[in-house]
Amino acid sequence: MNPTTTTLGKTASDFGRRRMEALRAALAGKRRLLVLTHNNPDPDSLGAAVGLREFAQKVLGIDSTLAITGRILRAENQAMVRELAIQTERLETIAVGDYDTAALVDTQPGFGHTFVPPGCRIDIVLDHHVCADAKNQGVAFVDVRQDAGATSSIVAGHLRLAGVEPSRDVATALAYGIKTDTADLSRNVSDLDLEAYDYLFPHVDRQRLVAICSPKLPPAYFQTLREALSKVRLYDGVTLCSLGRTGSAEMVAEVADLLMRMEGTRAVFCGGMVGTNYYVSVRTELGGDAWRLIRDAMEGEPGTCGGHGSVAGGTIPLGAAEPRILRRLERRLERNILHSMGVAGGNAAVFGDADD
Ligand SMILES: [Mn+2]
Repeated sequence: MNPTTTTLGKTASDFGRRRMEALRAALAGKRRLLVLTHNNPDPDSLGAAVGLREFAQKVLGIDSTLAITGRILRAENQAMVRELAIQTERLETIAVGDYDTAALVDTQPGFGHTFVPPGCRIDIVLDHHVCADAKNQGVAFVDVRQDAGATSSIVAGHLRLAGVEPSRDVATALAYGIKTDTADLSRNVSDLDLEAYDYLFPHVDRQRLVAICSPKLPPAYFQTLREALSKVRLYDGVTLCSLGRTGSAEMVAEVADLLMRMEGTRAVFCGGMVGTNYYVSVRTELGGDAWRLIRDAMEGEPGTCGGHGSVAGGTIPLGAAEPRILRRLERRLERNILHSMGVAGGNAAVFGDADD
C-alpha cells in the first residue's frame, strides 16, 4: 500500500468526519427542517435535498419538508421525481414559522436564482458552486466544497460517515444527482464524488435509474432542438448558439451539453430568452475554466452567474424583451466571449450553409 495515499485518505476522512459532526450539531435539538434549493431544481439539487432529509431523519429523527420554487422542467428531472416518489411542496404554500431550522442545498444565500422567503433564517448551506454573490454570514453550518463535482456527493459523504444505510430511492436520487453534475463521473470529478458513488451504488435501483436517464420526450422538444441547431455559429473551437425566445432555461443548458460533444469544440456558449430573463450556459473542455469565461462574457451586464470547473450558468434580466434589445445583448456577449477565448470574430460557419 502506498503510505502517501493512506495519509491523504485519512486526512480527507478526518476532514469529512468533522464536517459531518458539525452538520449533526447544527441540526441537534431541532424539530422540523425546511430544505430549500435554487429555482427550477435540477437532479443534483433534488438528490442533495432528499439526501439531507434522510440525514435529518435517520441520524437525528427530524422530520423535514422540501419546498421548491419554479418548475421541474427537463423530462429526465420529471421522471426522477416520479420514479423516486420525491415529495415536494410549493414554497409559496409553506408557513415558514412551522420550521425551526432551514437549509439551502446546491446554492447559497444571495445567488440570483435562489429565493429565500422573508423571515426564513438559513442555518445550513451545502453547495459546490463558486459565486461572488454568496452571503453566508451568520449561517451556522456552511459546507461549500468547490472541488466537489456535485452537492449530492457532499451529502452522500455525510450519510456515509454517519453510518447510514440509504434507502433505495434516496441512494438512486443521490447517484443520479452525481451522474448529471459530473457527466457520468467524467467532468469536475473528485475523490469525494467517486467515494460517494461507491457508497451509493449497492443501494441504487438500476431499473429506475435507466427509466430516469432516458424518458420519453414530447414532440415539442424535438421542434425546439431543431430551431436551436439552426442557430448554431461555429468559430475556431468556440461554438455559439443563441436560441432567441425559448421555453426554458433547461433547454439552453441541454443544447450547451449537446454542442460540447462536437469534435474540435473547446467551449460552448448558449443563451436563450425566457420571460424577461436571458439565460446563459457555458461549457468548456476538461481543464477549462467556464466560470472565468462566463464572467468575461457578462462583463458590464446586470445579473448573476456561477459555476464550477467546466460548467457555468448565468441570468441577465432584460426587462423589456424587444427583439432589438435581445439582438444587441447577443452581439455584446458574442464579442466578449470570442475576445476571452482569443478567437477572431468575423464570419462564423453556420449549419446548412453549403446547401442553402
Ligand atoms: Mn450541483
